[in-house]
Amino acid sequence: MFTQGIITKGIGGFYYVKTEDGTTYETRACGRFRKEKIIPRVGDRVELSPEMDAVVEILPRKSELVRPPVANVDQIVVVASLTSPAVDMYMIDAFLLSAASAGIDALLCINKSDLCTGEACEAFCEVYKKAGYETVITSAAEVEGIESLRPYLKDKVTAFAGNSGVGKSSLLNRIAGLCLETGVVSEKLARGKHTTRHVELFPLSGGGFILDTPGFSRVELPGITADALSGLYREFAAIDKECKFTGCMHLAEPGCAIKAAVADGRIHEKRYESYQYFYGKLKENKFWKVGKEETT
Ligand SMILES: Nc1nc2c(ncn2[C@@H]2O[C@H](COP(=O)(O)OP(=O)(O)OP(=O)(O)O)[C@@H](O)[C@H]2O)c(=O)[nH]1
Ligand SMILES: [Mg+2]
Ligand SMILES: [Zn+2]
Repeated sequence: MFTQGIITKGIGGFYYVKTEDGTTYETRACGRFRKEKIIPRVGDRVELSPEMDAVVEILPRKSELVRPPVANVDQIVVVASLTSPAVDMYMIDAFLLSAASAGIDALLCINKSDLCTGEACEAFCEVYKKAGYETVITSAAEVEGIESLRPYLKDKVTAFAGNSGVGKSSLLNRIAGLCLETGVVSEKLARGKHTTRHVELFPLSGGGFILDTPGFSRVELPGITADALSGLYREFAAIDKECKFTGCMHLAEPGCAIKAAVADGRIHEKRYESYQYFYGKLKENKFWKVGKEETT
């Protein structure tokens, strides 16, 4: 019988595994994983070698995400700020689509509410409420809205995701009393400087786990095809059955129920625009850059 544990952190080829008695072991992945191209992820439940220095088995995953690289999470909180850094809807949608593709639930958190008006935050949230997402407005700086986030986290494994500088680590510090390093938002680049460099999992005192993840500056949709895209937009789900043609891509086809729903306001035009954008990029089979630099 091998000792089991959960990977809480992975840095430079080392995996930190916490066992049931609360001890954390620094381990390596056994060579078999490299050969089989299996990468252990934070959140993985694993078995350790008798010497407690190697991961010898990864237990079947309940869920898996590539961006951010996490295993066994129940949901992601997509964190965004309206200013500093400026909001990037494609980034938000990329996380929501990736989660949907992986069968993981998602909600939206608009942080840095102290930097804009309540009306602006509410108006932005409306786009996503209409799409069927729960939304929460917070200010990690002024400790606002943290309590409204907490019920969503109880007894769940939740990864915080979002572009660099939106305040993921700051939120985790407020939620769980942590001391994670937080960064500054570069005025020149108008985004964060990638302060968090690795994924890390923390227990919540009331039950559950939260994961801090590094921010990205590039929008990507790994593993998603153009044909599968429309199925990942929550609000398209009930309506696309009414399209005249089966397999309608909701672009130039006549009798498209999705376009009709955009026209009468049942689907937000910004989300439809996002769909068109991602569809075009996926068809071209291109990854694309939003920021000028790419570090993560
Ligand atoms: N005004 C304001 N500033 C905030 C808030 N939350 C975080 N910040 C600041 O924003 C900067 C970035 O915060 P982080 O928590 O490091 O952001 P992050 O999302 O973890 O960034 P990465 O680790 O790079 O992905 C820091 O200077 C924080 O103090 C907030 O609610 N309001
Ligand atoms: Mg961070
Ligand atoms: Zn259609």
